[in-house]
Amino acid sequence: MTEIKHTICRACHAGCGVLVEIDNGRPISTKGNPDDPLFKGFCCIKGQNFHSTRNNPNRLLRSQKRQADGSYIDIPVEQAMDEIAEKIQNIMANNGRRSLATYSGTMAANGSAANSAMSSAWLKATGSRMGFNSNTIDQPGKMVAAALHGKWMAPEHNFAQAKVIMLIGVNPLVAMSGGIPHSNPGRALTDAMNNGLELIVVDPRRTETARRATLFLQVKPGRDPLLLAAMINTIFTENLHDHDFTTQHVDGLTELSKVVSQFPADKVADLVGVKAQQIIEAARLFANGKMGVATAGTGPNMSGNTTLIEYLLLSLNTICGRWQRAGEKVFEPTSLGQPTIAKAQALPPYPEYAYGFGEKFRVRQLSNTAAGLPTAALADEILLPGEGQVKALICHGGNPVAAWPDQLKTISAMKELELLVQIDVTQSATARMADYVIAVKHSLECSGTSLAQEYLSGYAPGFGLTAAYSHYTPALVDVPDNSDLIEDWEFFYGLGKRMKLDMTMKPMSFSGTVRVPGYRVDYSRKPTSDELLEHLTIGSRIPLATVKEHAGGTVYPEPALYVSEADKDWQGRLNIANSQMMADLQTFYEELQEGLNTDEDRHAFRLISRRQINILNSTGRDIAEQLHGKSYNPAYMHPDDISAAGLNAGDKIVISSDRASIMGIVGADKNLRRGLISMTHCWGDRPELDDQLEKIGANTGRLTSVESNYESYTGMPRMSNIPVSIIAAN
Ligand SMILES: Nc1nc2c(c(=O)[nH]1)N[C@H]1C(S)=C(S)[C@@H](COP(=O)(O)OP(=O)(O)OC[C@H]3O[C@@H](n4cnc5c(=O)[nH]c(N)nc54)[C@H](O)[C@@H]3O)O[C@H]1N2
Ligand SMILES: Nc1nc2c(c(=O)[nH]1)N[C@H]1C(S)=C(S)[C@@H](COP(=O)(O)OP(=O)(O)OC[C@H]3O[C@@H](n4cnc5c(=O)[nH]c(N)nc54)[C@H](O)[C@@H]3O)O[C@H]1N2
Ligand code: SF4
Ligand SMILES: [Mo]
Repeated sequence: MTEIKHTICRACHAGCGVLVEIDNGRPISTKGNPDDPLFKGFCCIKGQNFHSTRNNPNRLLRSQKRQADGSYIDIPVEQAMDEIAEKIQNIMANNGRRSLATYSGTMAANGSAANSAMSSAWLKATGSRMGFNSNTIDQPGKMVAAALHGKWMAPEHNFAQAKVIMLIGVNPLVAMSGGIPHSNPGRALTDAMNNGLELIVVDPRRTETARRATLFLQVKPGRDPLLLAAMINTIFTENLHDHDFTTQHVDGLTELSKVVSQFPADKVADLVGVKAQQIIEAARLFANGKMGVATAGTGPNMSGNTTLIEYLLLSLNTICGRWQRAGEKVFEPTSLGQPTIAKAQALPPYPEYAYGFGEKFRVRQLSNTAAGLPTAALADEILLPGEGQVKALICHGGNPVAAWPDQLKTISAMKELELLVQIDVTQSATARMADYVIAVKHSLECSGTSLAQEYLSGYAPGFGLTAAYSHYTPALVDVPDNSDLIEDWEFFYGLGKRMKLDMTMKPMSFSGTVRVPGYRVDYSRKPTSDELLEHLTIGSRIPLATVKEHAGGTVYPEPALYVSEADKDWQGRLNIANSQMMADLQTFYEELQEGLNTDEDRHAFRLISRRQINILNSTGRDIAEQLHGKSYNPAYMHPDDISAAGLNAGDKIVISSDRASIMGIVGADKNLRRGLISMTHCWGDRPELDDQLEKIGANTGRLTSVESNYESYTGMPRMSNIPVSIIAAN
């Protein structure tokens, strides 16, 4: 019997409302749901294969234990939990609390909200504070810069209100990630541009998004701070800033305008790689747009100056007053999440969270920041002997061997661990180095909500939902026969029970939402996943039971939320001229002038990253239907660069950085600026498998070093804009 069911696609963080066709308990197709009020029928290539990842022949159906010879055998998950709990207790008893760490990757966030909440509750109860996630190898400057700038306690201008949007190194038509609403970004952009939206795109590649821009600046990678400084200078000199907003709420106007006056457009244009007139035009277009925001993606954030870029961006938005004011409607209040608080006032800077607090690291003087613990330092914390050495790592929905910078160091670290546990759906690159692999249920076998998307709305412009939308889906199919699978949260629950830990599970806390006490985990009766969701949505604007009544996503406009007036006598002001940031801008310029950090004499190319529509980081590489016949990541170059190097598309090359070399297969991309190689991350595997280049691609993370050119606040190394040389491979 075939039936069609509503569900949430959890193949990426967009969380589209889709329809899954189920034939006798087996999902056989996924399509967009034309009646979904927000996603309106949208379903990308990954989404169209959501069911394929459930039926994947390579899928892990039982947990695995590594044998002395490196092979794996099935292990009942209950026994795996017994053994792992005992090992963790021994490791912690011998080496202290800091010897245990967790790493949560992209897929930890996409599944049920209970998964991350339970893993955090477990880690906290063990006493370890070493919880890492992929945020610090993504765009950590967003949180650190907010700590230095302060936060407006209401949202930025919504896409629906915008007259102008500026996207710096972000490609939402492919990544569905920021800048343009994730719910069908192509259509959202067309509609908005038909209504007069101006789109400014800044990218070294004429991306899918850039091709639709009003103004496109094809910049050199890594120069965004100078572009932003020059734009801010133009806005001040032409008096285009928002006088009322800045007078009432902002400190540092005089200082910032003085600093940026050193970087007029004509002085920095060559360094940025565009004409001065284009910079001036971008500044005018943005400032005169009156409504709308500027935002950056992974490209610039990975180019070495994540905090400085995000700080200048916040300053640009702030001088143009791009924040919602009292009385304006909040477009995306949380529905199932803790209620949003929106007030027209500034939370002043909290710099202690930017310059480090809490857990201190033994390497590179790093520490915790507002962005979380520096993931780029975890491999060193595993490798460095002595007190505080990390000996046990639980990886949850992430893939360090594929994704972390400095792959060779990561591999050494994974080998050094006394205990590596990987929670995964497939035998990923990291799973194949783990002592235990915990096989977990596919999302279609689990209930889920749009909570993750609600919280993402507060992350950065264009993220998450654009309306008061909410969606709950029950589990749609059973686990395959002869499998032994659990939900991710059950693993942490199972460990907590065995280790007799007193755990309290809390909803994700987010600035701008009400806090609740949380649920004390009860081991006498195991909760169901839906009971945990009840706990995680206590006090929500819309009760979970109401959301559950409707199959498919629904919009809940009432009760509407409006930005309230500032508290009486509120004194908080935003700061746009933090002295450390102003000094960093100066240093950035001086080093560029002196040729430092450019390596132009030694390396002719810069390797930059890009995303591809059909694969999400490393997930989906083992799904034949998703690959479209290309099971590697081409090394894209401009056709003129290809011929100048005496190469042809399809040739193999050796790409070398100061850290390491990888092989690549040349692909032609006329949309690239010259002097660049543009390659997707998270491909390839360990060096032993390099001879399978055509089958598995190459890992760009191997070219990066966590020890050089890293950002001092977040520890994030350069993961894009990497100086490289190429030669033809024989
Ligand atoms: N299909 C698909 N979707 C995804 C993902 C995926 O792998 N596949 N990954 C998800 C994840 S984890 C994330 S974080 C988001 C990321 O989403 P995005 O941030 O949009 O990531 P990219 O698509 O790689 O776009 C980065 C852009 O930056 C440009 N760039 C590189 N260096 C620089 C620079 O120095 N300056 C400027 N101005 N531009 C530069 C690149 O050319 C590229 O176009 O996407 C998410 N969505
Ligand atoms: N050079 C370079 N490096 C980069 C980037 C770049 O642009 N350039 N991007 C960076 C960014 S933005 C990020 S976010 C990181 C990504 O870093 P990670 O999140 O560590 O990497 P992913 O490949 O997304 O890992 C997802 C893992 O989850 C598993 N998985 C899939 N489905 C499920 C599921 O339902 N449940 C569970 N438990 N597991 C599942 C997959 O098999 C895979 O092992 O990479 C970073 N690395
Ligand atoms: S954008 Fe993301 S959530 Fe939407 S269909 Fe594609 S993979 Fe699924
Ligand atoms: Mo990411």
